[in-house]
Amino acid sequence: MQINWEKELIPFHQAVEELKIKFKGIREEYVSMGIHSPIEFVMGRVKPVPSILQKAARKNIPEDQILKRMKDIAGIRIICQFVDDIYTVVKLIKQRNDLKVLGEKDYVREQKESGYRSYHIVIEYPIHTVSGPRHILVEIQIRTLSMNFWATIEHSLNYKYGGEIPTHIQKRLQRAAEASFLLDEEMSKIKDEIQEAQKAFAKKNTRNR
Ligand code: 0O2
Repeated sequence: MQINWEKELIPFHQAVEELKIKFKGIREEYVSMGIHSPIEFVMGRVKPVPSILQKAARKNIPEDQILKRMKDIAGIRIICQFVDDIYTVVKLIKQRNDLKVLGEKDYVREQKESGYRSYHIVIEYPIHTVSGPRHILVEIQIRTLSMNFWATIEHSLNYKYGGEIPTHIQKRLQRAAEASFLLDEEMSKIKDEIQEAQKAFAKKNTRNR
């Protein structure tokens, strides 16, 4: 049976849009209280159909099972300033009663061989369609600005080289991953200093408006 992807992906778009609003709302709450927000910014996407089909082929998922089994058709990415913020966001997600956590992977503490670091949480998110309630699988990736920079670059290189990044570039990427790790570590050490400066800067900007 031919899948009508445009129609089938509508609930996934809805889940992504709703979750984006909710996580952005958390940031706004922190900002309005004048407290450091563990969420710097939020992005979301529905995986493009060619990528869905490629991944399904790679993972041997039959086409009629893709929508139920693929965990990251709907994806949310939460970007934080500091590594500690990642764990605060994880806690905030686990406290919510509008979603159910199905699984998590801590690639922050246990980075992948490629050098990739990020915290992944797979959730089941309920949405309401005209034909009734639906539960949508969503993968939430939580990472620092530095981890995001590295992952974005590595992702483009992977795409450019069709998954076979030349060894000399892989080595550079590994060094870049170490540099990214050190950057996160150094920033964490002066976190209080940075946060005070950011608070003062935000106050100055409000006064000048
Ligand atoms: P895209 O284009 O970003 O969507 P699983 O079924 O959970 O065992 P899966 O789905 O591979 O296997 O889970 P995993 O390892 O948690 O990775 C899911 C997503 O994490 C990937 O989706 C990437 O977005 C990101 N990711 C994982 N490893 C790497 C990496 O080494 N480098 C980069 N840049 N991103 C990574 P997709 O579908 O591969 O890609």
